[in-house]
Amino acid sequence: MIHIAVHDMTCGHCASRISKAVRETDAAARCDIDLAAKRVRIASAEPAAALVAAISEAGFTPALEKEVA
Ligand SMILES: [Cu+2]
Repeated sequence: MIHIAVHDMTCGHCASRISKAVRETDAAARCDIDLAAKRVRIASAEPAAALVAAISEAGFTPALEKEVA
């Protein structure tokens, strides 16, 4: 599980853009977004760096918090 903080995710529209970016990186990814905590948890076979890059390319400022197997 990859935990990413996205402090500039402020509304449901942001959340849907982020989940779309994650799915475009890994169509099989499971993505849980906690809008109130501004955190995204992703279960994916892709490296965390690729998911962070995808969220960044979608226009946000992601920060990798931790990666738990
Ligand atoms: Cu928004």
